[in-house]
Amino acid sequence: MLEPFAKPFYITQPLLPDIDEFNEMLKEIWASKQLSNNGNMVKQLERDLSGYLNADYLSVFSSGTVALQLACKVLRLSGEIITTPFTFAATAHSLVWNNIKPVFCDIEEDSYNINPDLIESLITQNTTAIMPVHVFGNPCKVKKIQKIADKYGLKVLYDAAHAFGVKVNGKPISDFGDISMFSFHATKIYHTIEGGALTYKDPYFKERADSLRNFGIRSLESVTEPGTNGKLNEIQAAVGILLLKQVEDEIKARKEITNLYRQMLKEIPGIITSKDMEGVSHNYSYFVIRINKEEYGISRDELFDKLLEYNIIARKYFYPLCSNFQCYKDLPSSSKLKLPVANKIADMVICLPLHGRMRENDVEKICTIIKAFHEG
Ligand code: T4K
Repeated sequence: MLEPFAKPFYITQPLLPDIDEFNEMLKEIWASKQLSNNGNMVKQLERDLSGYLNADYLSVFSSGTVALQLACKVLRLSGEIITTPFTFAATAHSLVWNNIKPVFCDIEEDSYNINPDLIESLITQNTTAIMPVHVFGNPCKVKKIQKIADKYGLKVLYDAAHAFGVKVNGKPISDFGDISMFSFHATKIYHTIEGGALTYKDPYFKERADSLRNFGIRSLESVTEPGTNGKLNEIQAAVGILLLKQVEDEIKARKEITNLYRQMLKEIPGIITSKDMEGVSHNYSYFVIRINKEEYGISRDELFDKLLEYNIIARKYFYPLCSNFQCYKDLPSSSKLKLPVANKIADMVICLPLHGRMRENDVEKICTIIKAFHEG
């Protein structure tokens, strides 16, 4: 008889900086008396992150959501934007906060990303951009998407919230599209407790985004547009500076855990695990599986509930789909008939715990429990 975990086993556990190193950084901040408003820590973090992500220009923000909202402003987007329903609420919300209508496009069965073959049929004279999400850190079909954008004169704004450090054939993920947004929320592989970043190739985009995150203030006596408060503070920036030194080890540890999961789950009928994509350096930010009820014996929802009995707190990312939210379900593109793959996948997926502090024993125990449910 398998015992439940003694304490809740959450889907993730935040990476934490060394407390002594963090104290040293705090002493520096205390001495400087600069707590926010583009101080030395934020400036250093932006330099460090530009180097790590290989981005020409980069700005940090108080959250990924604010960063997305401001990216729409920087690109002067309006009208309709084609995006995916298989994502976190913030993707679609950031459009609506800009008075932009989200137009949901169905997803690919294998990557769970927007299906580029369906984008063109959704373009109207009101479309100004495509906003794909590299969901779970798996890169979208970036070349195909860019080709469509170029053909119709559209901008491409990537929600790369999950894709920190991912590379495609050696190229950083931020190389694609006009702007990419990375989330630095505590649940992400790399974080600043709360926070986010935008990367750009155009220095003018950075200039505008930096002004917009600081109320649109250009100088002491000049406010050029209605911005917001989207600034990251010095203490969170210090966390970010320190965690950047740990993120490579975290990715390595997660890769090992992921491979162990894949190996242990592969023999269980009805459990479909993801594979590494060719030419991609993954960051292993989530471990998602799909449940085929007919073969596995119980549904995704039943598995989720049974895992709870063992103190395993999995998550149904991304169920419900954004297109089925109360606030979006009446949009013309939200019809379930138009999004058959997304609706099917959202009922099958479940993310299992994954972080660098997990031990082999933990994975073995979770997999043994999942196997036992199949065997009844
Ligand atoms: N675009 C996409 C595609 C996104 O996924 C997100 C965020 C965004 C945009 C927006 O970026 P931000 O504005 O958030 O920077 C979490 C996160 O809050 C959210 O950032 C993330 N996506 C989303 C996928 O996941 P919840 O509601 O599932 O989080 P929560 O609080 O249930 O946390 C999950 C588990 O993590 C908990 O059960 C325990 C553990 N945990 C969590 C926190 C916050 C800890 O151990 N310590 C912690 O401090 O949304």
